[in-house]
Amino acid sequence: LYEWQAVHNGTGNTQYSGQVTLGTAPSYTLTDTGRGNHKTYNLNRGTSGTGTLFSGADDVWGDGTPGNAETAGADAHYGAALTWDYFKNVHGRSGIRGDGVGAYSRVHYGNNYVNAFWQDSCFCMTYGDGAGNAKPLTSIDVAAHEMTHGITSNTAGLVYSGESGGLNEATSDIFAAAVEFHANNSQDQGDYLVGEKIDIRGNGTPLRYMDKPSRDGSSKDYWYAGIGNVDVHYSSGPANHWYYLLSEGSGAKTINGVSYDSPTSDGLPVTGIGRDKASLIWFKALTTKFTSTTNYAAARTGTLAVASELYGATSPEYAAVAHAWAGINVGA
Ligand code: ASN
Ligand code: ZN
Repeated sequence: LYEWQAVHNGTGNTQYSGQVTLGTAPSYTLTDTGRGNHKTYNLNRGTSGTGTLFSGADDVWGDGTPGNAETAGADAHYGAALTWDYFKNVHGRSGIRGDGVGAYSRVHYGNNYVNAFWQDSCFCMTYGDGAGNAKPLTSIDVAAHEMTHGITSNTAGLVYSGESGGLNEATSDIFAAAVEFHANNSQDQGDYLVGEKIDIRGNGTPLRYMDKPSRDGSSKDYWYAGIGNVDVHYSSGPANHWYYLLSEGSGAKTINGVSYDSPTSDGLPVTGIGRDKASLIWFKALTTKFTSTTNYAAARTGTLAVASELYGATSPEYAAVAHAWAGINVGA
Protein backbone atom coordinates (compact mmCIF):
# COMPACT_ATOMS: atom_id res chain seq x y z
CA LEU A 1 0.00 0.00 0.00
CA TYR A 2 2.76 2.41 0.83
CA GLU A 3 6.45 2.47 1.54
CA TRP A 4 7.48 3.81 4.90
CA GLN A 5 11.02 4.80 5.73
CA ALA A 6 12.07 5.99 9.14
CA VAL A 7 13.88 9.30 9.40
CA HIS A 8 17.49 8.40 9.95
CA ASN A 9 20.47 10.56 10.84
CA GLY A 10 24.15 10.29 9.97
CA THR A 11 27.11 12.55 10.67
CA GLY A 12 28.62 14.87 8.06
CA ASN A 13 32.11 16.30 8.42
CA THR A 14 31.69 19.18 6.03
CA GLN A 15 34.25 21.58 4.59
CA TYR A 16 32.26 24.75 5.31
CA SER A 17 29.82 24.03 8.13
CA GLY A 18 31.71 21.83 10.59
CA GLN A 19 30.21 18.62 11.90
CA VAL A 20 26.51 18.40 11.07
CA THR A 21 23.61 15.97 11.15
CA LEU A 22 22.64 14.57 7.75
CA GLY A 23 19.45 12.80 6.73
CA THR A 24 20.55 9.36 5.53
CA ALA A 25 19.05 5.93 4.91
CA PRO A 26 20.24 2.58 6.19
CA SER A 27 22.62 1.09 5.41
CA TYR A 28 23.97 3.66 4.40
CA THR A 29 23.29 6.19 1.65
CA LEU A 30 22.92 9.95 1.30
CA THR A 31 19.16 9.68 0.95
CA ASP A 32 17.24 12.20 3.04
CA THR A 33 14.06 10.32 3.88
CA GLY A 34 12.72 13.21 5.97
CA ARG A 35 13.06 15.59 3.02
CA GLY A 36 11.40 13.96 0.05
CA ASN A 37 14.20 11.37 -0.40
CA HIS A 38 16.60 14.04 -1.66
CA LYS A 39 19.70 12.11 -2.77
CA THR A 40 23.32 13.14 -3.30
CA TYR A 41 25.47 11.52 -6.01
CA ASN A 42 29.19 11.43 -6.81
CA LEU A 43 29.91 12.26 -10.47
CA ASN A 44 33.61 11.50 -9.86
CA ARG A 45 34.60 14.09 -12.52
CA GLY A 46 32.01 12.94 -15.02
CA THR A 47 29.67 15.41 -16.67
CA SER A 48 26.55 13.36 -17.40
CA GLY A 49 24.20 10.94 -15.73
CA THR A 50 24.09 10.58 -11.98
CA GLY A 51 27.39 8.83 -11.25
CA THR A 52 26.99 6.84 -8.05
CA LEU A 53 24.82 7.46 -5.04
CA PHE A 54 27.03 8.15 -2.02
CA SER A 55 27.03 4.99 0.05
CA GLY A 56 29.21 3.53 2.76
CA ALA A 57 29.51 0.93 5.49
CA ASP A 58 29.35 3.55 8.20
CA ASP A 59 27.08 6.56 8.57
CA VAL A 60 29.89 9.13 8.76
CA TRP A 61 30.42 11.24 5.65
CA GLY A 62 33.57 13.15 4.77
CA ASP A 63 36.44 14.37 6.92
CA GLY A 64 36.14 18.12 6.42
CA THR A 65 38.77 18.24 3.67
CA PRO A 66 38.25 18.36 -0.10
CA GLY A 67 40.68 15.44 -0.46
CA ASN A 68 37.99 13.11 0.86
CA ALA A 69 35.41 12.57 -1.90
CA GLU A 70 32.58 12.34 0.62
CA THR A 71 33.20 15.83 1.99
CA ALA A 72 31.63 17.67 -0.94
CA GLY A 73 28.73 15.22 -0.74
CA ALA A 74 28.22 16.06 2.92
CA ASP A 75 28.26 19.82 2.23
CA ALA A 76 25.85 19.58 -0.71
CA HIS A 77 23.50 17.25 1.18
CA TYR A 78 23.51 19.60 4.17
CA GLY A 79 22.88 22.69 2.02
CA ALA A 80 19.91 21.01 0.36
CA ALA A 81 18.51 20.02 3.76
CA LEU A 82 18.87 23.55 5.15
CA THR A 83 17.14 24.96 2.07
CA TRP A 84 14.34 22.39 2.29
CA ASP A 85 13.86 23.23 5.99
CA TYR A 86 13.86 26.97 5.36
CA PHE A 87 11.11 26.86 2.74
CA LYS A 88 9.10 24.29 4.71
CA ASN A 89 9.37 25.86 8.14
CA VAL A 90 9.31 29.54 7.18
CA HIS A 91 7.08 29.60 4.10
CA GLY A 92 5.16 26.32 4.42
CA ARG A 93 6.42 25.04 1.07
CA SER A 94 7.26 21.35 1.03
CA GLY A 95 9.97 20.86 -1.57
CA ILE A 96 10.78 22.67 -4.78
CA ARG A 97 7.42 21.91 -6.41
CA GLY A 98 5.53 22.08 -3.12
CA ASP A 99 4.61 18.41 -3.49
CA GLY A 100 6.97 16.95 -0.86
CA VAL A 101 9.20 15.34 -3.48
CA GLY A 102 12.95 15.86 -3.18
CA ALA A 103 15.37 16.73 -5.97
CA TYR A 104 18.93 15.43 -6.10
CA SER A 105 22.45 16.83 -5.96
CA ARG A 106 25.53 15.85 -7.98
CA VAL A 107 29.05 16.76 -6.78
CA HIS A 108 32.53 16.46 -8.33
CA TYR A 109 31.27 17.61 -11.73
CA GLY A 110 34.02 17.63 -14.38
CA ASN A 111 37.59 18.80 -13.91
CA ASN A 112 38.46 22.18 -12.38
CA TYR A 113 34.86 23.28 -12.81
CA VAL A 114 34.26 26.61 -11.05
CA ASN A 115 30.47 26.83 -10.99
CA ALA A 116 27.28 25.20 -9.78
CA PHE A 117 23.91 25.04 -11.49
CA TRP A 118 20.28 23.99 -11.34
CA GLN A 119 18.61 22.15 -14.24
CA ASP A 120 14.86 21.80 -14.69
CA SER A 121 15.44 18.86 -17.05
CA CYS A 122 16.80 16.56 -14.32
CA PHE A 123 15.20 18.36 -11.36
CA CYS A 124 18.72 18.41 -9.94
CA MET A 125 21.64 20.62 -8.96
CA THR A 126 25.29 20.14 -9.73
CA TYR A 127 28.53 21.35 -8.17
CA GLY A 128 32.08 21.72 -9.46
CA ASP A 129 35.20 21.25 -7.34
CA GLY A 130 36.69 24.66 -8.14
CA ALA A 131 40.23 25.25 -9.38
CA GLY A 132 43.27 27.12 -8.14
CA ASN A 133 42.20 29.15 -5.12
CA ALA A 134 38.53 28.56 -5.87
CA LYS A 135 37.23 25.89 -3.52
CA PRO A 136 34.41 23.38 -4.10
CA LEU A 137 31.15 25.22 -4.87
CA THR A 138 29.23 23.44 -2.11
CA SER A 139 28.76 26.16 0.51
CA ILE A 140 25.35 26.77 2.11
CA ASP A 141 24.60 29.93 0.13
CA VAL A 142 25.54 28.41 -3.22
CA ALA A 143 23.38 25.35 -2.54
CA ALA A 144 20.46 27.55 -1.49
CA HIS A 145 20.97 29.76 -4.58
CA GLU A 146 20.78 26.78 -6.93
CA MET A 147 17.85 25.09 -5.20
CA THR A 148 15.96 28.39 -5.26
CA HIS A 149 16.29 28.40 -9.06
CA GLY A 150 14.14 25.26 -8.92
CA ILE A 151 11.53 27.03 -6.81
CA THR A 152 11.47 30.07 -9.09
CA SER A 153 11.11 27.82 -12.09
CA ASN A 154 8.14 26.07 -10.50
CA THR A 155 6.39 29.25 -9.32
CA ALA A 156 6.74 32.58 -11.14
CA GLY A 157 8.85 30.99 -13.88
CA LEU A 158 10.81 34.21 -14.38
CA VAL A 159 12.40 34.01 -17.85
CA TYR A 160 16.20 33.87 -17.50
CA SER A 161 17.00 36.92 -19.63
CA GLY A 162 16.29 40.64 -19.54
CA GLU A 163 14.85 42.19 -16.38
CA SER A 164 12.97 39.01 -15.43
CA GLY A 165 16.32 37.19 -15.58
CA GLY A 166 17.83 39.67 -13.16
CA LEU A 167 14.86 39.15 -10.82
CA ASN A 168 15.30 35.37 -11.18
CA GLU A 169 18.96 35.66 -10.16
CA ALA A 170 18.12 38.05 -7.32
CA THR A 171 15.52 35.60 -6.01
CA SER A 172 18.27 32.98 -5.72
CA ASP A 173 20.63 35.41 -3.96
CA ILE A 174 17.86 36.67 -1.65
CA PHE A 175 16.90 33.21 -0.42
CA ALA A 176 20.57 32.16 -0.31
CA ALA A 177 21.07 34.89 2.27
CA ALA A 178 17.83 34.03 4.06
CA VAL A 179 18.74 30.32 4.27
CA GLU A 180 22.24 31.10 5.52
CA PHE A 181 20.91 33.38 8.28
CA HIS A 182 18.17 30.90 9.18
CA ALA A 183 20.65 28.01 9.41
CA ASN A 184 22.63 29.92 12.05
CA ASN A 185 25.65 27.65 11.53
CA SER A 186 28.58 28.81 13.65
CA GLN A 187 31.12 28.02 10.90
CA ASP A 188 29.18 29.86 8.19
CA GLN A 189 27.20 32.67 9.74
CA GLY A 190 24.55 34.61 7.88
CA ASP A 191 25.58 37.50 5.67
CA TYR A 192 24.50 39.56 2.67
CA LEU A 193 27.41 38.24 0.62
CA VAL A 194 27.18 35.50 -2.01
CA GLY A 195 29.83 32.80 -2.26
CA GLU A 196 32.10 34.24 0.43
CA LYS A 197 33.39 30.76 1.36
CA ILE A 198 34.52 29.83 -2.13
CA ASP A 199 37.21 32.45 -2.83
CA ILE A 200 36.12 32.27 -6.45
CA ARG A 201 38.17 35.36 -7.37
CA GLY A 202 41.26 34.09 -5.58
CA ASN A 203 41.70 37.29 -3.57
CA GLY A 204 39.46 36.48 -0.62
CA THR A 205 36.49 38.55 -1.79
CA PRO A 206 32.94 37.20 -2.26
CA LEU A 207 31.27 36.67 -5.62
CA ARG A 208 28.53 39.25 -4.92
CA TYR A 209 27.48 41.86 -2.36
CA MET A 210 23.86 42.74 -1.64
CA ASP A 211 24.29 45.99 0.33
CA LYS A 212 26.04 47.72 -2.56
CA PRO A 213 26.20 45.31 -5.50
CA SER A 214 28.74 47.39 -7.46
CA ARG A 215 31.37 46.38 -4.90
CA ASP A 216 32.00 43.37 -7.18
CA GLY A 217 33.02 45.68 -10.04
CA SER A 218 30.20 44.56 -12.38
CA SER A 219 26.79 44.46 -10.69
CA LYS A 220 24.39 47.39 -10.88
CA ASP A 221 23.28 49.19 -7.71
CA TYR A 222 20.23 50.90 -9.23
CA TRP A 223 17.67 50.24 -11.92
CA TYR A 224 18.04 52.15 -15.21
CA ALA A 225 16.38 51.84 -18.63
CA GLY A 226 18.43 49.25 -20.49
CA ILE A 227 19.50 47.21 -17.44
CA GLY A 228 17.79 44.27 -19.15
CA ASN A 229 20.70 44.15 -21.58
CA VAL A 230 23.35 43.20 -19.00
CA ASP A 231 24.10 39.69 -17.71
CA VAL A 232 21.42 38.45 -15.33
CA HIS A 233 24.04 38.08 -12.57
CA TYR A 234 24.59 41.87 -12.76
CA SER A 235 21.02 43.04 -13.44
CA SER A 236 20.12 41.18 -10.24
CA GLY A 237 22.02 43.87 -8.34
CA PRO A 238 19.19 46.40 -7.83
CA ALA A 239 16.79 43.71 -6.54
CA ASN A 240 19.44 42.32 -4.18
CA HIS A 241 20.00 45.92 -3.05
CA TRP A 242 16.25 46.41 -2.56
CA TYR A 243 16.14 43.33 -0.32
CA TYR A 244 19.09 44.57 1.72
CA LEU A 245 17.56 48.07 2.09
CA LEU A 246 14.18 46.66 3.06
CA SER A 247 15.73 44.27 5.60
CA GLU A 248 18.42 46.42 7.17
CA GLY A 249 17.84 49.97 6.00
CA SER A 250 20.27 52.35 4.34
CA GLY A 251 23.59 53.47 5.76
CA ALA A 252 26.46 51.71 7.51
CA LYS A 253 25.92 48.62 9.65
CA THR A 254 27.87 45.60 10.90
CA ILE A 255 26.17 42.20 11.18
CA ASN A 256 27.94 39.02 12.35
CA GLY A 257 31.24 40.85 11.97
CA VAL A 258 30.64 41.91 8.35
CA SER A 259 30.44 45.63 7.56
CA TYR A 260 27.92 46.96 5.07
CA ASP A 261 27.12 50.37 3.61
CA SER A 262 24.03 50.72 1.52
CA PRO A 263 23.47 54.03 -0.27
CA THR A 264 20.21 54.90 -2.07
CA SER A 265 19.85 56.32 -5.56
CA ASP A 266 17.82 59.28 -4.32
CA GLY A 267 19.93 59.90 -1.21
CA LEU A 268 16.85 59.43 0.99
CA PRO A 269 17.09 57.09 3.96
CA VAL A 270 15.27 53.73 4.15
CA THR A 271 14.27 52.26 7.50
CA GLY A 272 14.55 48.47 7.45
CA ILE A 273 11.74 46.15 8.57
CA GLY A 274 13.95 43.12 9.24
CA ARG A 275 14.93 40.17 7.13
CA ASP A 276 11.99 37.95 8.06
CA LYS A 277 9.34 40.38 6.84
CA ALA A 278 11.36 41.26 3.72
CA SER A 279 11.76 37.56 2.88
CA LEU A 280 8.06 36.89 3.44
CA ILE A 281 7.10 39.76 1.14
CA TRP A 282 9.43 38.51 -1.63
CA PHE A 283 8.26 34.89 -1.27
CA LYS A 284 4.57 35.84 -1.44
CA ALA A 285 5.21 38.11 -4.41
CA LEU A 286 7.18 35.36 -6.18
CA THR A 287 4.48 32.78 -5.61
CA THR A 288 1.30 34.85 -5.98
CA LYS A 289 2.09 37.98 -8.04
CA PHE A 290 5.09 37.46 -10.32
CA THR A 291 4.83 35.85 -13.74
CA SER A 292 7.40 34.75 -16.31
CA THR A 293 7.70 38.29 -17.69
CA THR A 294 7.70 40.33 -14.48
CA ASN A 295 10.12 43.26 -14.75
CA TYR A 296 11.35 45.70 -12.10
CA ALA A 297 8.29 47.95 -12.33
CA ALA A 298 5.97 44.94 -11.98
CA ALA A 299 8.01 43.57 -9.09
CA ARG A 300 7.47 46.88 -7.31
CA THR A 301 3.71 46.69 -7.92
CA GLY A 302 3.59 43.04 -6.82
CA THR A 303 5.52 43.53 -3.60
CA LEU A 304 3.45 46.62 -2.70
CA ALA A 305 0.28 44.58 -3.22
CA VAL A 306 1.66 41.86 -0.94
CA ALA A 307 2.70 44.40 1.71
CA SER A 308 -0.80 45.85 1.60
CA GLU A 309 -2.37 42.40 2.02
CA LEU A 310 -0.05 41.43 4.86
CA TYR A 311 0.29 44.68 6.77
CA GLY A 312 -2.10 47.23 5.29
CA ALA A 313 -1.56 50.14 2.91
CA THR A 314 -0.91 52.61 5.74
CA SER A 315 1.60 50.36 7.54
CA PRO A 316 5.28 51.13 8.10
CA GLU A 317 6.03 47.91 6.19
CA TYR A 318 4.20 49.17 3.10
CA ALA A 319 6.04 52.50 3.31
CA ALA A 320 9.40 50.73 3.68
CA VAL A 321 8.74 48.61 0.57
CA ALA A 322 7.99 51.78 -1.40
CA HIS A 323 11.04 53.59 -0.01
CA ALA A 324 13.33 50.64 -0.80
CA TRP A 325 12.13 50.62 -4.43
CA ALA A 326 12.63 54.38 -4.65
CA GLY A 327 16.11 53.81 -3.23
CA ILE A 328 17.03 51.68 -6.24
CA ASN A 329 15.41 54.08 -8.72
CA VAL A 330 12.18 52.17 -9.32
CA GLY A 331 8.81 53.91 -9.18
CA ALA A 332 7.70 57.21 -7.78
N1 ASN B 1 25.83 29.38 -10.93
C1 ASN B 1 25.09 30.03 -11.96
C2 ASN B 1 23.75 30.43 -11.41
O1 ASN B 1 23.10 29.66 -10.75
C3 ASN B 1 24.92 29.19 -13.13
C4 ASN B 1 24.23 29.98 -14.18
O2 ASN B 1 24.79 30.89 -14.75
N2 ASN B 1 22.96 29.72 -14.40
O3 ASN B 1 23.34 31.51 -11.65
ZN1 ZN C 1 21.81 31.66 -10.37
